[in-house]
Parts: sequence; C-alpha cells; structure tokens
Amino acid sequence: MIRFEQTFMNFLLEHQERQHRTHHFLILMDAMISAAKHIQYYYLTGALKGNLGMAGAVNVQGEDVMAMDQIAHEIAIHYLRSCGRVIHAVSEESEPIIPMNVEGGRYFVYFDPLDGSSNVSHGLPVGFLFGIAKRNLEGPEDQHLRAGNEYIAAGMFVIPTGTFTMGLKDAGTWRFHMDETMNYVRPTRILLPEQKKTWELSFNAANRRTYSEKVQGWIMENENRYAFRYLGALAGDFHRILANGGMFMYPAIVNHPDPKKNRPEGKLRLLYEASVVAFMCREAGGWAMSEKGVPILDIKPEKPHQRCSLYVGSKALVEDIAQKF
Ligand code: FDP
Repeated sequence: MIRFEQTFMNFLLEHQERQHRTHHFLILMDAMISAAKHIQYYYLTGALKGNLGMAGAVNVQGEDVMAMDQIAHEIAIHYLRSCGRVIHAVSEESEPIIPMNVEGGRYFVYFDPLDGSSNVSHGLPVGFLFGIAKRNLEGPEDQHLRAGNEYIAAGMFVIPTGTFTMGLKDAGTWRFHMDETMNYVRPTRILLPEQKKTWELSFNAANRRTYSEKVQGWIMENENRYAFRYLGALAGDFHRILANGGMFMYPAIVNHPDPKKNRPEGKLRLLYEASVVAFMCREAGGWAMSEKGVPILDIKPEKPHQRCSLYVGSKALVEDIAQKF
C-alpha cells in the first residue's frame, strides 16, 4: 500500500478556501516553493560542479563563480517576478528595493535567500527566510515597508535539510518535510512546549562580554538552567527553539573592546530575519522583543535593511530577560 501524505499546496488550498480567500496567495507560495527547491538543488550540487565560491572568485575553467548567496538571490528574484503577484521585493542581497509588478501585484515580499553564510563552505544548514505583507486593496497604497504585525505570513526553509516552517496570520505555525519527490508534505502544527525540561538557549557565546551588563547578568543567573545550542544560522537555531522551547537571542553589541565593532542597533535585519521569526513565534504561542523594550512585531521599519536586537522564543523567558532592559 502506498502511503500518501498531504502536500503543502493542498494544505494551503484548504486553508484559503476555509477562509474564503482568493488563490493569488497560492500562486505566490508556489513561486516561493520553486525558488527554495532550486536553491536547495544548487546548494547540494553547486560545490561538485565548481559553481560555489566567494564573490569575484574564478573556477578551474577560468569562469567567474558566483557566491551561493548571489545565486540564491537570482533564483528567488526569477520566481517572484515571474509569478506576477509581487509589487516590490526586499532582498538582503540588494541594496535598493526591487520593483516587480508595481501596478498589478498584491504582495510585498521581504527575504533573505541565504542566511547563515558561514555554514556554506561546510555544506551545513542555511536558511531562506521570508515575510509577506499585502497591499492595501481598499485605499491608496503608500507603505511598502511593513511592521511584522502587518505580515500575513512568514516562513523559513532550512536548506539542505528539507524542512519548511511557516506561520499564517491567526492560523498557527506549521512545519513540513521534503519527501523523496521533493514535495513539502505532512503539515504539523508547532506549539512551543510549556515544559521547561527541553528548553534551550541559543546565542553566540563568544560575544557575551560585549553585551550590556544587564544582559550579561541575566545570562549568568540563567545559563545553568538550560541546554545551550548554536549553529550560527538563524533558521536552524530557531527551528530547534520552536520545537524544544527556550530562547534565541542576538543582543546589541555595546561593550566590544574595539568600539568601532559595537552594534548598538543589533546585527540581525528587521524585515527578513527578526520579524520573520517573531511572526512564526507568535503563531506558535511565543514572543519576541528587542532590547529597546519594544515587541519586534511592533517595530515600524524606516529603511529596508534596518537592524535590531532580537530575543525570541518561549514567552516566559523573553518576558523575564525583558525586565532587565
Ligand atoms: P550570517 O551573518 O552568518 O549570514 O544575519 C545573519 C546570521 O548569519 C544569522 O543567520 C545567524 O544567526 C547570525 O548571523 C550569526 O552571526 P554570528 O556569526 O555573529 O554568530
């Protein structure tokens, strides 16, 4: 007997029909899925074919080699543009906002096509993260940079592991796995576990002395209570937090011995990193704050590549550290 699993597309079709929605969002998500599969294919085969390298590198045939993040960007742009549903895209790999179907599109897409770049040369997991907001269909449209609480969906592909997690506004966070035919299947609803037994902390421990004294103090008081895990790719690290509970954090760097290396605004990008995980976290029953004491989802972006500090995960932990800010 063949055992069939529900596919992502079928799951989404049911969701849209239940909510009496159009099929435009399905067309957009079909483009996202195609892009993710194509990026995964390159990631798995690129090194063998001599296609991966640092920007500006040259392969053994003397041809220019594109960096994997540039390849991933071009793939994502191709599919998003050709689906016809995107007004503007913001990519981590492009300084300017990228106009697409400005007149007829319905969605704004903010994405990082290859997050966790230090893992690329090891073939270890990287992420493709995205947030989606919808055009104001009733009135004039002047806002194309949206706060996370205006997203309709946000998600992340972990590449090449083959998992895909997506939060849908007021409809939960769901995880899918890639099957042998490269279909994302088996929707599983994710809720952060209440039980502290499995909770983990995830941050770059090498940076801890560069954090504010308050944050360092909280770490000292709490670090022995939880397991510690850090992969160095937000999608992979946050994947674990969603399943096990706990907190991922990338605090502001304010005490670096070389003051030029301080990052008082934080390192991660609001539109396509922090807001994306914060959205999925909210839909899974969790919470996310910045060190300025503002919920991540309430931060209104002023520029496309704005940075912020990030504390995301189980509500009790995020609220606890937020009392120190
Ligand atoms: P990277 O710079 O290696 O692309 O914002 C990107 C990010 O990776 C996240 O994916 C990751 O969580 C973090 O930065 C890793 O930064 P550190 O190396 O400073 O820990």
